[in-house]
Amino acid sequence: MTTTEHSPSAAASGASATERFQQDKSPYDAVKNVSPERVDKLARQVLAGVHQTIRDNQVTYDEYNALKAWMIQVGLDGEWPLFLDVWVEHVVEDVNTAHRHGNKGSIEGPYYVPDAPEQGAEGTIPMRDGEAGDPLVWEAQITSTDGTPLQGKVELWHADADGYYSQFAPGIPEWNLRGTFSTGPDGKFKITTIRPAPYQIPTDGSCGKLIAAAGWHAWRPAHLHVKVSAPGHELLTAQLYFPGDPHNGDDIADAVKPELILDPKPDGHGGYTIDYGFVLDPV
Ligand code: MBD
Ligand code: FE
Repeated sequence: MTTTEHSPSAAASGASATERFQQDKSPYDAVKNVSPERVDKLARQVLAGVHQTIRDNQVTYDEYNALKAWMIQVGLDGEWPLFLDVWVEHVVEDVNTAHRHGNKGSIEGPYYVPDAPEQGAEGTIPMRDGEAGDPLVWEAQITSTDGTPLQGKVELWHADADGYYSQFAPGIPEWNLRGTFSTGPDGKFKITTIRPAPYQIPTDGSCGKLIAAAGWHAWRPAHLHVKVSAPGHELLTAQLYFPGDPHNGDDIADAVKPELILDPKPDGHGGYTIDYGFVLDPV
């Protein structure tokens, strides 16, 4: 990301997302932990699916070369994190959380950054003076599946009223709309933030090219991202949505579940209150 550039670009946010992933996920360690038997099985099955698609559709050399050119460009744009998180992660999330009795989760997406500034159990997420967007006050609790309150933390991150994320779009303070809220033993938190806008994934990069070429749309409904954790419990990664959003039913990332839709109450002054709490599964 350059400091002279002031309108967000796919290449800049893609490069940031790629760099972030390489820092946080130790991808090469992850690869070492997958056995040759699994790689053999998974790679064969994916390739067999590709081969079958080619046979079923009598794919031409023009189509094959279009795919090759596009895949090269996805890498150059740094958009593999975006591509995978938009079109693949939701199924990984489903299969890995199906056993849970507590909260439903959703995908992490490409824009999480660990270690957002600590605000305590009650506080306002870092934001600019006069940050645009309706105020949102969120008061709730973290509990275990048996109802016991859990001392834990809520990491919250979301887009601003223009649909941009700090650290992935230029000109936004580093930790804007990113905060960590650690609770006491009662598990209670009270967070003040703003209501985010619907989000359009970058349309000027290779994911945008795929969307345009296929005649799809690029929208995600407005959402709050959270990671909720407590000792002895499974980490919950989720997203929360607002009722009535035009894209709750056709999220490009397929990451909306009915259990994740909030019930905001107008506060009488143009803002909203929410009371969505979290139930974590013991490990
Ligand atoms: C997002 O903000 C997001 O949450 C996902 C999953 C993909 C792209 C942008
Ligand atoms: Fe998001």
